[in-house]
Amino acid sequence: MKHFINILLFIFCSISLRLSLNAQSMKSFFLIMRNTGEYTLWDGNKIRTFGFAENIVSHPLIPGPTIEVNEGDTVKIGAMNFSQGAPHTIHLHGLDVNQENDGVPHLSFAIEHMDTGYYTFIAKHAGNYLYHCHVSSTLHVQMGMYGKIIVKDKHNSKRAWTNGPEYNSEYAWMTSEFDTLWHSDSVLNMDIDHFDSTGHSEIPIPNYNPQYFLINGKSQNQLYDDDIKLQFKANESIYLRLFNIGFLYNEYVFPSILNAKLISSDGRPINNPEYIDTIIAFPGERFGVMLSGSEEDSGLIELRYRNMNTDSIINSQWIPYNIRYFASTTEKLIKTNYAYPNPSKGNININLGYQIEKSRLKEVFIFNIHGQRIFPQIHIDSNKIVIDLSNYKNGNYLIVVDNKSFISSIMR
Ligand SMILES: [Cu+2]
Repeated sequence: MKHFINILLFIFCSISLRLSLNAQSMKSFFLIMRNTGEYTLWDGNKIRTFGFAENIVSHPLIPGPTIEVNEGDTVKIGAMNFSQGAPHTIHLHGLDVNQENDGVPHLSFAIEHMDTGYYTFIAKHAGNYLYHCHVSSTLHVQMGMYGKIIVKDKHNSKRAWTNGPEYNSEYAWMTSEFDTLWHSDSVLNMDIDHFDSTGHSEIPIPNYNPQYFLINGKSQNQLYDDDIKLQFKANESIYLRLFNIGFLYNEYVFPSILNAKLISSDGRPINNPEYIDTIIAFPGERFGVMLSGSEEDSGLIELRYRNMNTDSIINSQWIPYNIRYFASTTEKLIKTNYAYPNPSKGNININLGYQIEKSRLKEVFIFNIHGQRIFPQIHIDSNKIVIDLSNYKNGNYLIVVDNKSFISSIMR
């Protein structure tokens, strides 16, 4: 009955809005909430997840589907809970919504198994927002129940907001972490339906020690995928949207050649934007950064995941960028392994199919499984690059040469 009234109210509201606004449109989305997700991590490990899926038969996406609308739109998000258990909600973080549509369970409504609910709001300000489930939110967010909301400018032009700064292309990075212990059967097979009247979980949750540090659900060599790796032409600009839904805080270190300029914060323009090289994003924060480069260059942006209490760096991920004058044909990531032998007992050879100049050996990047950059001995032997990892531990290493990435293992 409650939902029926919601729908009626919604229809009434949307009719009256259409009459008064007319020019802007209605955008509808439909998400499936699931507790039975499975997600494959960069190293092949599979974990259980909760999350938002595009349909009943597919696994939840990490992050969930992006809600992309234009300023002035009336937005309707429908969600069906197909989760065999726990209720869920959609909390619209940072948006001006009324309490009924806020998705905080005891103030708004929760969507039970096989039930459908609707959230509506007007996208008043172009900017970067996010959504997440607000039931037992620490656990449900950790499990994967989150996604981006992007409100573009009114005219759908390439501007950060209506009449705001222009850009040539855009990227959106949502950061989070996974602690696989939280995704284990021993935690999830407890009675996960219970939450007290304030929406807090009654489940004993383990200490948080994440092992996976994600950008758009990806890490390590996956950061070379097209949705993350920044690629642009010299004298063009990129609008980079940042969203942190993790429990650690993020510190981005931008090389000065990228001319990073912080232009928006939590969905609002910054009045006097300045060039900066470091951006800190606490959990729930969103930022808009304009990047531009006038020279050909390629390198890495360091993203540090820091502990909220101790400030210590728990992990670093390294995000590649590439500025070129012209589109290159040698751009492609070599997925077949040209690193050999693999696994190796110490020396790893990389044959790129062409000679790399000795002066560029300092641009060979090698990372351990924790994302820390390491500096082993490297030399060129005839056409191949030889990396001596004999002083390093057994395990996987990520090697990046000339914008191509290789994963190699050391086993002794
Ligand atoms: Cu939930």
